[in-house]
Amino acid sequence: MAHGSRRRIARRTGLAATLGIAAVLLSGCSIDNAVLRFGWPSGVTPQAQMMRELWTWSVVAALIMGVIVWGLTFWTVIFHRKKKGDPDFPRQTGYNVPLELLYTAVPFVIIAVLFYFTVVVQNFVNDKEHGEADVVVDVTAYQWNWKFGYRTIDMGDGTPFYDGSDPDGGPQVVDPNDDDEFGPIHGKRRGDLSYLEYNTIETLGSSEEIPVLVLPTNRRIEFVLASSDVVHSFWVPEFLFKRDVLPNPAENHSDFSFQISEIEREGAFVGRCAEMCGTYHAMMNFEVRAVSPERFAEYIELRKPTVDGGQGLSNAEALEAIGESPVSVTTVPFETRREAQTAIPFRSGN
Ligand SMILES: [Cu+2]
Repeated sequence: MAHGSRRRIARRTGLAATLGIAAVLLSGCSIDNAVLRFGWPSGVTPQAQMMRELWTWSVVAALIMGVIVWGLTFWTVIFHRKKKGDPDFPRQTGYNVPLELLYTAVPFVIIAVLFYFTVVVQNFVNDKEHGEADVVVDVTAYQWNWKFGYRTIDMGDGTPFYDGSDPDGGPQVVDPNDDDEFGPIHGKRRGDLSYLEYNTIETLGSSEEIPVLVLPTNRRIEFVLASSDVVHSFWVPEFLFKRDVLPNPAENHSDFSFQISEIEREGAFVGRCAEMCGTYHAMMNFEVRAVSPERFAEYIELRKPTVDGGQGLSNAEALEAIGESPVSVTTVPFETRREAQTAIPFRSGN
């Protein structure tokens, strides 16, 4: 190949690469677009946004490295072949100490940079401002559904502090066949579920009804996770976050709660169990319904037991009263399509 045309190819390749990078950088200040998310949802919490940006820049860095590696590979293959009629090998460049030091050092730098940003984002995601959450939700997972309860609500905007924990609530189920005085779980009997939390206002899923967890936007929320049987995992894809839900979480030393700084916009977001937990694992869906803090306060008022000791409204009734769909809109019972973001209308009859 003539020297001139080779240089022209190099120049054109360089130009194309520059234009490509410029197009990416100029496509807006926000990197939240379908191409740069590389398959991820955009997320509705500040934590999700940090993780998505880390993901985007990690993939971009990997692609840049990939282009360099592919370029060098093809450059070597194409331009450093054994020449026809030439009895010698091409010039050998093995044991080039400066070059080898360079390509040992550079990956360490790359790993250090990725590690740094990963730790920064992870610390932000795991950060819990103790006692500072505006809404604390008890999440109880069981085969094969969810129970959500409001432990405390402190919206800090004139609405009074609400303590919804119910220490006497719920049956303290103990396996009737278990007559050991001391059981295998830290001295507790098998089936001792006294570690589970119960609340005055609870939302319970069933085979006919997807549990809809109503939460306010723009408020710090803490999720406290516990399972009454096997290991499950609490996952809201739009939070870009999942965490295992364990039985006896405190004694299993798991970090069983996490916080999100806020849900940034109103809407319905599907939630799933993300830990294979048995036969109906795929049906273990729920929905997060984010509403404005004002409507959330209204919702809680409607669900509270009445002053004369009567029951408050059910979840569906209270949702309807604040102008929300009383049933889930992102998933339906027995929905097993994992890519589903919106529910197919439930077919009745036939
Ligand atoms: Cu599960």
